[in-house]
Amino acid sequence: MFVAVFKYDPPNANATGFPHSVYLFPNYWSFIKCDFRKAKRIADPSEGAGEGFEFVLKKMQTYYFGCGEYKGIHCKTGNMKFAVMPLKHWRF
Ligand SMILES: [Cu+2]
Repeated sequence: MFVAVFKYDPPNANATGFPHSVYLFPNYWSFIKCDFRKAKRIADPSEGAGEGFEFVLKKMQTYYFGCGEYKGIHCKTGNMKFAVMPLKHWRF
């Protein structure tokens, strides 16, 4: 089982005081553009504290994540986003 763990400071704990969150984008282009209109919020600003927030990657597909706070400004200007793809064991 693949699990992505998100750890981020809760609001007002980091130097800037900015909250963060985790959104799952529906596709590549919404990820590239940081278009959150069809993105799904999977963790709120308080869930990244401590041991963090765990998201199980159930499918062998690319998952696109981004911070959606402040209308996506962290995603757009701070590049606070990433993509990940779980792969089955490779045999050559
Ligand atoms: Cu953020």
